[in-house]
Amino acid sequence: MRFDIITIFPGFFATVFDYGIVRRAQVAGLIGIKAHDLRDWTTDKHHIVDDRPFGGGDGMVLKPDPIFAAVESLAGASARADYQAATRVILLSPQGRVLNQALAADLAKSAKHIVIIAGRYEGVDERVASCLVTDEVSIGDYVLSGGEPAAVVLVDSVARLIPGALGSETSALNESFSEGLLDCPQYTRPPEFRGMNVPEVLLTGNHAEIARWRREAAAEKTRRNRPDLLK
Ligand code: 9D3
Repeated sequence: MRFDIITIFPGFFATVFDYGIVRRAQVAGLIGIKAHDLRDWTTDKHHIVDDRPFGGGDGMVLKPDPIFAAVESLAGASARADYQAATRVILLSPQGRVLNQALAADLAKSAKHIVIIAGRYEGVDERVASCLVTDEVSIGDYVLSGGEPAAVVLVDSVARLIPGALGSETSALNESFSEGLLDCPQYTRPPEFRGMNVPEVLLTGNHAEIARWRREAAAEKTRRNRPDLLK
């Protein structure tokens, strides 16, 4: 799978993908990730990527023309209908549908090429969304300074689901989110740390009792922190 990120801050991504599973997936040739400077597709002397909003208002809006040129050169077309079936062009914006595990899994399964447009300023000219974009995506209900941190989250969540990216021993853990409970609490040595003890049952070797404790502890954690997942 290929990820191409269109951004005015390509340096933001200099080392962020050089760690862990995402790094291993790149080294193994399962994925390639490249950040592209939107200004490379400007044609004016000052490499201007933004302009004032029609109708007035604060802030600036990303102009359509450099983004259309960037998508045309990276996706081979500048209209949704003309992309290859396995190409997705994703606009990261606060107005998008909220990223979840199901969307990450769908992208990992059905996409071969993901072009990501990371917005900045007050937004992006709507003709980008209406003509170029296959998916408009937010990463949650909080305000970021731009789409770049969201691009990191999106690439990470998709890359680790690509077959071969995870060791087989960890792949089963993936399913816990779709099963609707948070992970249970985990402990390692020492059994007593600063007066705090590891739950006795985990030291017994009684696997049936341990499984029961883990289910109950996961349910309790979910009730406390994410009651919405139990509905
Ligand atoms: C909704 C806030 N907007 C109303 C005035 C202003 C605005 C805030 C932040 C416009 C753009 C941004 C930049 N954010 C993103 O580009 C973004 C984002 C986010 O802020 N939260 C969650 N997911 C995402 S994906 C891209």
